[in-house]
Amino acid sequence: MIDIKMAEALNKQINEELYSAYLYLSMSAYFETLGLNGFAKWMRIQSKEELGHAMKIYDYLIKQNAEVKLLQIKEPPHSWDSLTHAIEAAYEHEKYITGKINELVTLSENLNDRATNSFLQWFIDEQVEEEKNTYELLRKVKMAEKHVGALLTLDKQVGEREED
Ligand code: OFO
Repeated sequence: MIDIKMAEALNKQINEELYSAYLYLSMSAYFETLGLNGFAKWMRIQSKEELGHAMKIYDYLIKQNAEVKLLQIKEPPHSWDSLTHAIEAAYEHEKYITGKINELVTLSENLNDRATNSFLQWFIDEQVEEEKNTYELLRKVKMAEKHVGALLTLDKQVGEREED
């Protein structure tokens, strides 16, 4: 059984991860309206990954015999000024999530909760990947944004992403 403070914080993180899923699904729908099917597919897969992150924490709380509380998910934006702005927002969001994971790690240390600390290591590593992936995407989008041909080639390439 884990400390109530740790369980509360993990429940909040489930909500953050579900919001991430919502945000990226909203971006996916926005990219569909731009006719960028590759980017839409990439974000749809990303949204599913976020749901997976939420479920990882959900399952951990159950394993620890702690209460799972599903909190209200806030409404994400429905559109952005451009593809670049949306990907920029995704990168900023990943940095925000990294901060949240770091706060959880600090709390687990303060509570001397080694099991949760160990559980969170997966998220620490995952956030390095998440930031790297969105940053690389942002750099490519910035290079291609002014050339329709380059953008369409990038859209095709981005759409080759497969689910893990
Ligand atoms: Fe994108 O890593 Fe979870 O939120």
